[in-house]
Amino acid sequence: IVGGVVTPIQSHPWVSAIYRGAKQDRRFLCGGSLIAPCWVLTAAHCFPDGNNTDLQKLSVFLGKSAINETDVQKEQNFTVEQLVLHAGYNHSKYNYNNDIALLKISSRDGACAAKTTWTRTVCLPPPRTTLPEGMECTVAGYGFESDESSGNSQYLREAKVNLNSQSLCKSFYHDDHNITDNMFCAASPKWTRDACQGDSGGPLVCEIAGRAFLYGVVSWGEGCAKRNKPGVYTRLTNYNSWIAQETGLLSYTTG
Ligand code: 4AZ
Repeated sequence: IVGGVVTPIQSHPWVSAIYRGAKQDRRFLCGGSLIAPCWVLTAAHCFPDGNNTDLQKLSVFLGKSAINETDVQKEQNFTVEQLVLHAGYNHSKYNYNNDIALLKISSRDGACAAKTTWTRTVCLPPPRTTLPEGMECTVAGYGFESDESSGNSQYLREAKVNLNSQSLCKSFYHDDHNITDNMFCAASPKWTRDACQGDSGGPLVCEIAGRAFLYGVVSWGEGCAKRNKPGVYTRLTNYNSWIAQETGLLSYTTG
């Protein structure tokens, strides 16, 4: 997160830290969001090996304010039972259409996430709803603090960003012709705040009537907090039925 502030995990209790590697050389891979006790939503591009990803090398932590510190009182850790990549995900330079994936998590004793002060699920937004242009939402993650960073932030950070209209988003990336309707852009008015490398997969939440809804997944962007290059997010409201289908969780019905 560029231009943000450190925030405790209890302010974003759905934030998930996904790691790859055995205990000795465990490396932070991506952020994610807990959408149900057994399911973490993240970005497909976090798994370049696609369906050949070795699930045994993945681990998911909840309740972590710092990625390289262990707080046994607060954190819960899980293995990954299942990785569901969106079948329509295709990856080319600056084009991450359908950049969405689900992880089914399981603790050593076979349980899913328990609700605590530090861990809670986030609400999914009603399908196909759009929020007004300019609305202020919040992105959170453990990623780079600037384009020139050499590593992730030790602590979870958040930044406020404003939603761009789809036409503005497309005009900012006009030369690449790569903004699909499964994406939206968000940026800060003076281009000082943004998601960055390492924030991928993490949440953009918008508050409506005092409740946080997961509207976006950090996906891509040209650089970080760069003028006329907003952050690009996966548009969650296009995926309610995909999520319902892949997880077996109840989806919204109309009304
Ligand atoms: C990345 O490399 C990345 N400024 C994520 C988000 C943004 C840029 C890069 C948005 O994962």
